[in-house]
Amino acid sequence: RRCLCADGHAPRPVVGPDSVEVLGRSYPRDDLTNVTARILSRVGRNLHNQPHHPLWLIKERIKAHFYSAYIGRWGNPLFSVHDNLSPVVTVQQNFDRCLLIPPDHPSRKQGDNYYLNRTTMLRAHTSAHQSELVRSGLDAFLLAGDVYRRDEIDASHYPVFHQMEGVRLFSNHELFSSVRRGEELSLFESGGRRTPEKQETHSLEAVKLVEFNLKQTLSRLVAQLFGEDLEVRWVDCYFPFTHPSFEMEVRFQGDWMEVLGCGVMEQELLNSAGAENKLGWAFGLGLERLAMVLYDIPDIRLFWSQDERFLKQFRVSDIHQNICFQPLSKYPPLLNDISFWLPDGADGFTENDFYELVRSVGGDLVEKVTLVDDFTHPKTGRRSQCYRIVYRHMERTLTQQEVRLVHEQIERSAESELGVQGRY
Ligand code: FA5
Ligand code: MG
Repeated sequence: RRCLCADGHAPRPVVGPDSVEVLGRSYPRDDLTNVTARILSRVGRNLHNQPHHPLWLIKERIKAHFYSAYIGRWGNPLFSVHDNLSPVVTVQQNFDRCLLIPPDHPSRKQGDNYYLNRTTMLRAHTSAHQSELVRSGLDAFLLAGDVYRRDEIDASHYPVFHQMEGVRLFSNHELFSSVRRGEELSLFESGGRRTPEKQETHSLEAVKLVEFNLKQTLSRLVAQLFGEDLEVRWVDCYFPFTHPSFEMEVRFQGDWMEVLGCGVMEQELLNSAGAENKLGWAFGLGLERLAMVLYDIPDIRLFWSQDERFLKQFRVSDIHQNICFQPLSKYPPLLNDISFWLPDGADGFTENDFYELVRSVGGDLVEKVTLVDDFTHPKTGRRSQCYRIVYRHMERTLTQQEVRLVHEQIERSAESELGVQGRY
């Protein structure tokens, strides 16, 4: 597939016929391989480690906050920080290794993830490293990194983004030392039941303290970053590796935007990582989402911009300096629809396959893709879909002509690669 993105970057031919090459290593292809050259061209960019990039700035601010607010017993920072772990992980690390994601869990779907092959993938979340870091003996750590997901396309979703993971474990003493007669309390109880509030092996008093500490830690963090005025709310949710679980949402551009997921770590995970006498919390936050709120960055694609007008706005001498981001003017969008009949049976076809194809061909010219129509013909039983593609360049006005070229290429690729029949 040829990349027609007009930003002048040509993907290196890293996706060979028999193997895929990532960060200097070669991985044999198999039936699960679905990573594209375009995605691989983002591996190793490490935006979060590029001084003065907005993702670096926000990472540094979070680090600074944790370093100064949480001091260990010997005056050392309580949380250690890790930002250099390879995004290439085993499927086990991403899902099984004590993240307890069951074999049939929907998040494993090939349609949602980038696989190098059956055993290796690009991590879909920084939680992939929780277990190994706990096993190495750490009780409190932050971990930042690039993560990869096949996902929908809009202003706040991009297939490569950055997360910061936080984990904190508590021994009996650490959790209850400030409680009067805390030595009589215990982290665990036997014969308990799992309820919406707690896991079977946890005592309710321990869980409530851990949950309180977690929410307070995160509320303090966002208050430190955004001031007290930001509207924040907690929403109950589900993750396979925490219980209870929560999401934090903040008010952004008139809407609620989810910025992080968190919860009390599943005890089974801690047990198998050698921390069976401790309880813990974990969170995973989206660095782009926070940076968008903090700097008023309207579109997630801007983080990949190499445009000086974008980058120079973040070259401040003090990471805490206020930055009033001046949006590059918005250039006009161009809209184009595409309709096709799905392949008969249509079992193998997922919407994400189409989104992926649009991204591969259209690159960052594509601002948004939405499914606008989905119908099944009453007589033939054939299914047809129509998608609307919004094209917009962040840095200049697109011409009808260049968008037509890209759109036609999408039409052709959809037929040849997804087996759909165009109604063009
Ligand atoms: C997770 O990834 C969990 N691993 C988080 C977690 C960690 C839960 C530890 C419990 C304990 P989720 O898929 O919701 O959860 O992603 C976490 C955050 O990443 C989101 O709240 C959002 O801020 C960000 N995020 C998710 N998908 C995207 C995307 N496509 N583009 C940009 N940011 C995203
Ligand atoms: Mg979520």
